Amino acid sequence: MASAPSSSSPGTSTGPRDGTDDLHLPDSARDLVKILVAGPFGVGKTTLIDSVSEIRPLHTEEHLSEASVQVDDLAGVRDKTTTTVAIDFGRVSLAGGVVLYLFGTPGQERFRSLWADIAYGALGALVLVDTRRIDDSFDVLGLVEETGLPYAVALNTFPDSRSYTEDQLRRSLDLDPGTPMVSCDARDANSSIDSLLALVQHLIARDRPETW
Ligand SMILES: Nc1nc2c(ncn2[C@@H]2O[C@H](COP(=O)(O)OP(=O)(O)OP(=O)(O)O)[C@@H](O)[C@H]2O)c(=O)[nH]1
Ligand SMILES: [Mg+2]
Repeated sequence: MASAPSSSSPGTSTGPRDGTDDLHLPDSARDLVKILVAGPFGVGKTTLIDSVSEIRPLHTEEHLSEASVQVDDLAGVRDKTTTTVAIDFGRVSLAGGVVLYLFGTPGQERFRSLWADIAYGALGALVLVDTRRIDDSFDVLGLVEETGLPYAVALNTFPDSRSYTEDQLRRSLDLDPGTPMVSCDARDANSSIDSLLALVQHLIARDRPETW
């Protein structure tokens, strides 16, 4: 499996939030980039933004109601009690003056109408996939592709996930050979940053002229 560059090298310039929220952009900030963190219900989008954000993240969490339990499939996320109903927002500064503004999208199909507004101005998407429920990712991948956004896939690993080969996963998800696919633990800041770096490197590589 392709692995993202280590967070210990390019890494963050200010690091994820450590209780002292760093509201101000570092002086080195040069490129401000909007990134979507997308994926199906309960895949770990809010968790990933929480783990990396250097500012207090904005959340729009609501408790799962009796009504939503009928439609939101809790398989694999039985302990889940809340869901994102609009967006998550966070910010992370990377070395080299790149600052990512992270917009977490809601996971359920019924929030699709929000997609165009949330996606407006984004340069790319990190699509989280739960390998226990690969099929649940198809709608979001379709939506990202329809929008024309370049993306990277981050496989969020849960303890009871089966292991697949990279080739099996790429075929199941129908990924282009150039689309980065990395493993991550959304709860772990370094792991989440590595996934974001894989996306950023992909965006930079796409921007480069073919012959260098
Ligand atoms: N074991 C494990 N659990 C995780 C991981 N990432 C998230 N979780 C847990 O999975 C549950 C769902 O995470 P959320 O971050 O709320 O998922 P979400 O994609 O934002 O969910 P929606 O906004 O409802 O679509 C939470 O209970 C997390 O603690 C992970 O990498 N490993
Ligand atoms: Mg969420």
